[in-house]
Amino acid sequence: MGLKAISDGKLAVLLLSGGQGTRLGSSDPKGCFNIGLPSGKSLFQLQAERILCVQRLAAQAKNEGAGSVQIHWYIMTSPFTDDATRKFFESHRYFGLEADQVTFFQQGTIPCISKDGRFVMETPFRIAKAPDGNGGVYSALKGSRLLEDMATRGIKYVDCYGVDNALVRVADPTFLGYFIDKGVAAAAKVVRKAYPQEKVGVFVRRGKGGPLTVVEYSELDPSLASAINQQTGRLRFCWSNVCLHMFTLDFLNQVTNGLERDSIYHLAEKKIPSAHGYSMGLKLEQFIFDAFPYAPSTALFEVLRDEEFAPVKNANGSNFDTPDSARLLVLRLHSRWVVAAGGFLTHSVPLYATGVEVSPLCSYAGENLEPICRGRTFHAPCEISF
Ligand code: UD2
Repeated sequence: MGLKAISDGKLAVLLLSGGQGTRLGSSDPKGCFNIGLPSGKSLFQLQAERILCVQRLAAQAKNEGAGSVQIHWYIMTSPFTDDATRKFFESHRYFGLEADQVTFFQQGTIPCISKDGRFVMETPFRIAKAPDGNGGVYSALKGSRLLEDMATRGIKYVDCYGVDNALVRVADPTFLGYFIDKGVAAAAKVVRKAYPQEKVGVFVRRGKGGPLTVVEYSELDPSLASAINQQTGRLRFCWSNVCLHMFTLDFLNQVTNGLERDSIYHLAEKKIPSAHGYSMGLKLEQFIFDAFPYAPSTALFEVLRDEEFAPVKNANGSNFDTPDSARLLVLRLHSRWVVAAGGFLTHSVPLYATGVEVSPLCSYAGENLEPICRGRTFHAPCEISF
């Protein structure tokens, strides 16, 4: 069902890539980051090649040639990431995609404020500003008239995700098929929360039978984060938001028409570059999932963390969500694919610290690997590509 909708041109992909990689310690846009895989591919390249693979799978499902299916990729940047992102795509020739299937657009910015509510001056003449959060995507889509562009292209569904996930299944046909089958306006993939303090939002219902919404990790009371459901023995709030969303175009239009009335702003304490060096101040941000309570119908789709969620948030050396931890999650998953397809692995370093990488051009979710792997031995670390 998902592959058919994709081959009918009904799916667009929307990448949230305006965040500043402050925690990662890199001044480049996060998507440019190389997490150290054997191929050395950046997050942008992995995601572009997964789109190429889905295009091929959709064309095959329709018994047509590879070039017959094209997925449009809308990439939201911010003034801090726009120029470097466009240059990165151009210098890598869009990683094999057609240049005209990629549309860049910028989100807005909001002045930073100090704790006593005054603007922070970046220079004596300029107010310090920061991107308005990934929820800025709605006003950015409205301002750039891209929802009309999507309608013109016949798009009905929008797969929307965060750039900093090394295992993200971009344009996932299974998620799309589930979404269409459920007939809802907004959906999210969820994974079971790993531990109470994990830096993920959790899905909750506000009040009895209230609307589905997300409480961000930065706003969840620690006692609630650790609360246990007595029946199941699991965390009471166990469905983690992992920034993997699906919306109908109709719902996106509904949200952008309600912005003036419904916008919510969250405060984030951050180091703000100011005229007197860095000072602790406050950024105002909108969150993309704050639109969920306005959805006429919603659905959650549980996926396995070790198949679809490898966050790249903090610099190597931190104890979670680093390029190293994400790289190992990719290598472990792909090594399981190769062994399941009849391949053998040899390794000079302990297997827990290495593995093989399967190019997205060969396989999207472990399919079609038998002809390449059966009976063959691969020495980890290496990339398996055509
Ligand atoms: C995000 C989610 C959190 C959880 C976590 C998993 C939100 C608001 N929070 O937390 O619930 O899913 O990821 O890793 O989604 N971005 C922009 N523009 C901005 C700010 C962020 O495009 O102004 C993008 C950013 O490039 C990234 C995504 O949004 O792709 C989430 O980044 P974040 O740093 O805002 O949120 P994070 O990682 O604290």
